[in-house]
Amino acid sequence: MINRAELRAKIGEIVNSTPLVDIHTHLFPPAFGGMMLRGIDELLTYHYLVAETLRYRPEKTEEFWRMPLVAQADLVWETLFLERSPVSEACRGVLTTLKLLGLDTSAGALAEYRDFFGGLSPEEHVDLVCQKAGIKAVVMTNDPFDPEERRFWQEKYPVDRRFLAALRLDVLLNKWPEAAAHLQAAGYEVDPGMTGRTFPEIRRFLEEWDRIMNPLYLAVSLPPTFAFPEETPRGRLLENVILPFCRESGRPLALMIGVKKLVNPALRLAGDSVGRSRIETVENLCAAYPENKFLVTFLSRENQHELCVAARKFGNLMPFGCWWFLNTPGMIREITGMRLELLGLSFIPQHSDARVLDQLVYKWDHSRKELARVLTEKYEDLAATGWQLPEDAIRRDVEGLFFRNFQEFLGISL
Ligand code: HDL
Ligand code: ZN
Repeated sequence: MINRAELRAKIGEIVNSTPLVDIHTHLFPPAFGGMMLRGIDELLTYHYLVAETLRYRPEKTEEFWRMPLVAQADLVWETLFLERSPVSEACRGVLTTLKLLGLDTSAGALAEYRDFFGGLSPEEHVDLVCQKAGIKAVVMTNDPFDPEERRFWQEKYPVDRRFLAALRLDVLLNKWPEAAAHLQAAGYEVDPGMTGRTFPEIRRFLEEWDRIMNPLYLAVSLPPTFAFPEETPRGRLLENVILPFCRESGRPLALMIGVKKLVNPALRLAGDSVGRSRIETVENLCAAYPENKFLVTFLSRENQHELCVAARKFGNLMPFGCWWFLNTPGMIREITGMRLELLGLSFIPQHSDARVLDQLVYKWDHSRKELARVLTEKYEDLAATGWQLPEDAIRRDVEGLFFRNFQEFLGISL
């Protein structure tokens, strides 16, 4: 008879100690200067917390954006932590990070927290957080259309092997007129009507940035209405440039589907919402392009089960993460449970989407806790059949979820 307590403890220890690759973040290494966000003021002004703060103070919205960072952080702290209990996932996350970094959350002393983070060099800070969060590497979100970021790449920033690249295509695929103007200015022979040498020139642009960034995959976030095939600039670029490039370079294409951009523009980065998307679009792509590899995550809870079913049909489809509004304990348990039940261990359970270095500490502490809970339930069900679960089998499974599935899907070793 299995000893449930022993099994539970063993699974928890393995999940908490297995290092992982965080396959989607918005983090940058110290070499990227001000693009690297870290410390308590950046934690408190995370756009999730800004949205929650402005719910209580909608009249402050325009004033908020004119405030200096420290004043914004003070307002968030006062509104969400002092005037009421910080029960939301994003609030709890700030406190988990402070606690795991050894700070006293009962003091509620922002000045003390500011001193602590102020005493860390960027390099020390990366080492501390990667050690605390059990991070092998993170994948960044790299936008070749961002003038600030482009400068760092062209200055050949010193490589920190824990920060891997992903080539982000939102401007190219979702803002074609802006992209066409940018490409023309950069010397590529493209035109808004996509005539002449437009497609081969965009291919040259991709090859140039692929050489500069060496991205693990190409990525794009897409609206709930995303359809393919489609006679739109996005549909034509995907068919004529992106999918052939990905197939020939072996790079997966990450589709992050279901974002309704700026439903409330006044909230800026916090102004995006969610919509239910069409699984047929993913099925069409996987069926029509069997040589391409698709990393897919949906933003709507309502798309999760059909993504699992679609993944059962297509080996070139890798579901990943509990994205954004789904990155909460309840949703992680629900989504991971259905994935284990329908896909076994052939998926990538989570990414952090971290924007602030210190978020890795809480996002992965919280996710590991929920993953351990769901895995324990499934392993207990297995053990109840008499199936043996030696420690090295559990460790093998968890390493698959935490980095091996990703590197095998990429066809490389990280
Ligand atoms: O498009 C994306 O990569 C999203 O993750 C957005 O960046 C979003 O604002 C976010 O940070 N979600 O967690
Ligand atoms: Zn993101």
